[in-house]
Amino acid sequence: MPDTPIQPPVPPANNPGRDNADGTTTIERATQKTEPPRLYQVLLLNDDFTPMEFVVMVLQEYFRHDLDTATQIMLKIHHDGRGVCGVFSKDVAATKVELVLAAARRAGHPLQCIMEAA
Ligand code: TYC
Repeated sequence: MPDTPIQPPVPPANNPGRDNADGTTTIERATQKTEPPRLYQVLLLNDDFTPMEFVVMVLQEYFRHDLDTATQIMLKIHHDGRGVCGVFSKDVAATKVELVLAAARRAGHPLQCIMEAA
C-alpha cells in the first residue's frame, strides 16, 4: 500500500458561527455554562421533650460528628432554637432528613429536622 501523506490539521475557521439565509450569522457558544449544584443545610430544631443524649447520638450517627462536636451542636440548638448539622447536596440532605425523622419517630421523640438552601 502506498504511503498516504499525512495532512496537517485543518485550522478552525475564522467564523465558527452559522451563516443564516438572511445574511446574519448566528454564533454559538462553544461550551455551555453550568452552575455548580446548590447546597443545602440540614438543621435540627429544639423542642422540650427530645432527650439531649438522643440528639447527640443523631449528630454522631447520621452526621459523623465526634462526641465533643455533637455535644456543642446539641447545646447550641438547645439555647438558640436551631443549629446546622451539616451541608450537603440536595439528595443527600433530603435523605438525612428522612433518616433522622424516622429514627426520632421510632424512638418516640418529636425531634424536628429540616433542610434549607445554603
Ligand atoms: N431541649 C431538649 C431538652 O432539654 C434537648 C434538645 C436539643 C432537643 C436539641 C432537640 O434539637 C434538639 N431535653
